[in-house]
Amino acid sequence: MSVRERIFQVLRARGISVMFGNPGSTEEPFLESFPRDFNYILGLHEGAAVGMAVGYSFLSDKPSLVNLHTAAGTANAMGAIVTAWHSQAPLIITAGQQDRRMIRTEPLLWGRQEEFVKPYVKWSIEPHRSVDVPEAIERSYHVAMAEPKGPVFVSIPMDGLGDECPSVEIRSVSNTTAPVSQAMEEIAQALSKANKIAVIAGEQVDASGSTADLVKLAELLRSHVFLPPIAYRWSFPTNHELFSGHLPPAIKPISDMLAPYDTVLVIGSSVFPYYPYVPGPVIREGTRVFQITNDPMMASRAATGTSVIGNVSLGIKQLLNLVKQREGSLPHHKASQANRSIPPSAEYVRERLAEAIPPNAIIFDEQVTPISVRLAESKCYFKPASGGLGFAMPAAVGAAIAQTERPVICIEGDGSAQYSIQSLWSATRYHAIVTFIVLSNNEYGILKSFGMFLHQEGLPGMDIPGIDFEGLAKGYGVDFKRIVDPDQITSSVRSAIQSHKSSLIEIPIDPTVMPLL
Ligand SMILES: Cc1ncc(C[n+]2csc(CCOP(=O)(O)OP(=O)(O)O)c2C)c(N)n1
Repeated sequence: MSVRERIFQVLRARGISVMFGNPGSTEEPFLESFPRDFNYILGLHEGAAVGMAVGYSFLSDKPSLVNLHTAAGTANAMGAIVTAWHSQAPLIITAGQQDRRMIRTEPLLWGRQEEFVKPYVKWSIEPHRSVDVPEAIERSYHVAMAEPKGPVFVSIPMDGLGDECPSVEIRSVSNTTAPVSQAMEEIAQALSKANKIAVIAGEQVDASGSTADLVKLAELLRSHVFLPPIAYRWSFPTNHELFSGHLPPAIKPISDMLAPYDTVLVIGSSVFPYYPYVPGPVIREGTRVFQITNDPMMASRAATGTSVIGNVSLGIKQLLNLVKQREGSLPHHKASQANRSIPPSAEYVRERLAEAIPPNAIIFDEQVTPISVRLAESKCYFKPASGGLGFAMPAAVGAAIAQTERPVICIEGDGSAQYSIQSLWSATRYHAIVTFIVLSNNEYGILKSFGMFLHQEGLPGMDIPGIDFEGLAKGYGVDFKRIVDPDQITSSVRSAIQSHKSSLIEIPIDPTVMPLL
């Protein structure tokens, strides 16, 4: 077998048969005679290709394969790779490299991609011999899948891909690390002595498929459950009576919100993910904070408390065996309601969207404020983990390619929708059904809000009038509708979701800038 055939043999053995990419001449020797049992999903920009791969990995539970075009293509994808890194998304990213027989002359398209991706991939390599590429792909699978999961990078030179290549051993690597039981017993003891417990349901809970176990644990503990600030995936059903809201993204507001609790258990998230700097105590004096995380770096940078490193699903299971049912009443929700106006406020629109979106939906949301939708299933809600825009549109398309049972919704601002707008074309081309909803206020509202927060004047580049969403949607082959009547939002969005066609719905909203916190 040739090197090329061995690469695909390894991928097949790993259950990978979809490749996301945007090709160039340096990739053509790898892509030629593309195997019939593989699907190639073309993104018209590399950010869209990587974004689709991230969304696909969230819903498929295996690494996504990406093929990019040497240095320029990898550089174009860099923002999406940063987001993949922060999302713990397992990706095997490949890119072509020039023919090594002339590489000392640094020909056109030669590039240093293997070097510059490094801070945002777990491993990066350009194998010295072409016959080592299949082995590197096999190794990259194990690196990507070991927790904390993440992207890996293999640069593949053009030459030698047709050479004879020995077989690769498909090895078994047990890649899950359990938290040590002594540390978990200490947490269980602290929980049994606590008066009032807050559990923070971090993103790793949803990623490890342990949301149902976390619900059981919270019910045993009679704890209130919060999602982390600007949670990039939801790990607790927001329709559960113990769900108590989202933590705010700053130091003082978090310690204020957690002040009523004497014990805080953060499972699978940072302690804590901050955004604007608002000084204050990290936590009220006397409150004990415990963290369970799969990421040693996350444990090492925690602002306070005791951290335990290990798989959070196993950690929750250990706690379920150790803690006893506690007494206590359950909290009640106070639902606030936004006023109707024309154009409606973003808050009012989000409330109407929450009415229209079915509980089994998968939502990709690029707006900072979370939608108040009550979702029941796991793998239901995602945001850009890095804060970098251009994630939600392609990731939604990737999720719609990975599965077709659940409706996929993508919520954007008119600004954030521009960063990977080419994803609309991939949705059309591959029949990936997504309802794209754009709240348009002709401005970068959140940046104005941040400016107000810091008392800044005279910021340039904050307004974006005149974007033709109808033209964009139709140009990429997606149905379009603009909703100006606030009373039509719920029914129009509902019927778009039920139409089984991709559509882009633009909802003009009130541009009044809201306070940041
Ligand atoms: C890749 C990237 N570039 C720039 C930014 C900075 N940024 C954050 S929010 C934002 C504006 C978002 O505007 P829009 O989507 O219209 O939402 P709005 O704030 O108006 O609700 C920008 C430019 C970013 N987060 N990521």
